[in-house]
Amino acid sequence: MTITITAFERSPDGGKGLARDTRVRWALEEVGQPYEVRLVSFRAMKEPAHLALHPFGQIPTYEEGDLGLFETGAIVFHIAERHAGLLPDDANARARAITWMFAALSTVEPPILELGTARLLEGDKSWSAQRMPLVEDRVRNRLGQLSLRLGDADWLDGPFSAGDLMMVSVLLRLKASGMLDEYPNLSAYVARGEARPAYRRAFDAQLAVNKPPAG
Ligand code: GTB
Repeated sequence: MTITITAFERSPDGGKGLARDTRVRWALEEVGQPYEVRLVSFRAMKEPAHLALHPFGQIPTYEEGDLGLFETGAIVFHIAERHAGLLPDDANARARAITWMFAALSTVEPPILELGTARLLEGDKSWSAQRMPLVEDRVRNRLGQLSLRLGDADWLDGPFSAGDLMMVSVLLRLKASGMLDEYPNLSAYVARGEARPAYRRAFDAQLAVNKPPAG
């Protein structure tokens, strides 16, 4: 059955891989599933046809036959459940890998998103300079904890899993801030994720959509 995902017609990051279709593309590449992409404009995302698929008018979405999904956590989990390669067979190891997916989305990603909001949307507010150190500390707190847990392991819990895919995807958002460099094992962890051939294919595919025409 054909898998179709949606992505930005033009991503605000110009193809740096930060829009969340990249994590879905990466999961599909890891399990070797071909997929098609329907590109949507910001306006089309808020129109009824897209809202029927995604109640919040966002990307990415995932369609496969009668099934329509939104939320990258649910989409990556679905892909990992249906296809070998992203979740271990052992029941306990599988549960732990799923735990890391939730940890990435529920515990690590929120302060990182908050930092993005504080810098991009609130940087010009009179109170921004006072608040920023607090927001940065919340990110550093999580990074410190994650760094301790990862230690010198390659991945969070044994072989690479959907938990790592999600955690690396979340941490990538920090790359430009330089904050990851304060935790050498985390920047090496992210680099390992980025070096995976499946990630490269996913990144290149989203870049091909977003890169400015040559000349
Ligand atoms: N919780 C949802 C999920 O994980 O699927 C969040 C989905 C989401 O935030 N989608 C964003 C979106 O559609 C795109 S990825 N936004 C449009 C809207 O809400 O109207 C977030 C994103 C966008 C752009 C960059 N960037 O350019 O750097 C990075 C991340």
